[in-house]
Amino acid sequence: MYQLLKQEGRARRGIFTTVDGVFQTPAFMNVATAAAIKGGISALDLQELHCQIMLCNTYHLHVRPGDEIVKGQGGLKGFTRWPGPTLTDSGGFQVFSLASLRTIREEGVTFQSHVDGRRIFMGPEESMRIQSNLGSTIAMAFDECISNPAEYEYTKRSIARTTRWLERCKAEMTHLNTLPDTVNPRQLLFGINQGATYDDLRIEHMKAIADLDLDGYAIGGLAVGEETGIMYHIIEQIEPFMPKEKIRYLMGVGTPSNIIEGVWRGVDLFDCVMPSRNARHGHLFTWNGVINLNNAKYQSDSSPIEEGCGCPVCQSYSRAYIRHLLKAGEMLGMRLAVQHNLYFYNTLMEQIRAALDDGRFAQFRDEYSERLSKRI
Ligand code: PRF
Ligand code: ZN
Repeated sequence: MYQLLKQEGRARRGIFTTVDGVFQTPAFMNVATAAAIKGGISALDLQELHCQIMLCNTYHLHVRPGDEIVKGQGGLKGFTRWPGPTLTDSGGFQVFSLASLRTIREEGVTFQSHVDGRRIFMGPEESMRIQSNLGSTIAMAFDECISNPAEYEYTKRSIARTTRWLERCKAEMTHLNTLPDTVNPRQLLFGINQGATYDDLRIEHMKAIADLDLDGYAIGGLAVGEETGIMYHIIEQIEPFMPKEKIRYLMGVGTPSNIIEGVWRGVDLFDCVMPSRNARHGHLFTWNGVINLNNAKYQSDSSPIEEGCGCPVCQSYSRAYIRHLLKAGEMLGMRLAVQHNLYFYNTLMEQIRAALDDGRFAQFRDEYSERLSKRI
């Protein structure tokens, strides 16, 4: 359940309470696609990195090891040993971005697995059953994520189908939650807004899904090819139609600047592979911008990634050492870099919340929005 604590303009400070624990919003979800954060980060590490909520993917875990296997281990909680809240994405996005040979019909999508080429069918009911087996705190609706730019008539037909899929998701989740052997009988369901870059279709779709009274609402279909300015414009257009008393999640976004700008426009929840992916390539976030450890100037640099950083890595290790590990392809290099970046993202959210608590988020945005994504 979402509780709105405070507002500054459209920006919101809140708390989301679940059966698996509470998280403070605005929040960032740490991405563990196949039930692990890439870079060798464990559930124990996540706690040390100030993570509040972990995200896993339906599509990946269905393909491998299979959701029945995860259910047999007590769901994602028993499997990963992450004790807090989890969210599973529905497969709607991954089927469209990863799988090949897709055919979309009213019932759902048939596609070929990116692991072994097997033909798989997934529709709203299959996605809900898989997510129920995974036992996440929050399940996402099965949607079609259209990449931008998209054709108007196609988008119009697609959002109508995504709404019908959402109704089927809700009915199936309601049913699954009553089954005697269900992993999490209180599993929540969030709806996903689509409509490409068309204001009228976005608003029409938002109104339709708001009527279904779900546990939260996501904005999907953004950061998929359109310019950043267009993404911000779309958020501004639909925000007034998003229920005030429900949590709002901007899917797959983004840079620190995108997050600050998203919060500014009324978003509560984010997820992105950027902190872990960039870390593995030597790109590290600091409060003055992004540093690239591949740069020769760090070869003999004995300072930590960031002076004053509270993360476990910056307490001990130098830029020179981490640079060497990354260059030598040592697994430890990736692990240390990812730890720092996740800590950065999670503490960025803490700072955003503190600024909202003190009524100085506008100032915070002026100071950091551009600065944090700059390469230095
Ligand atoms: N739908 C789903 N997951 C997503 C997206 C979406 O549109 C996006 C778009 N940025 C990221 N993840 N189901
Ligand atoms: Zn650090």
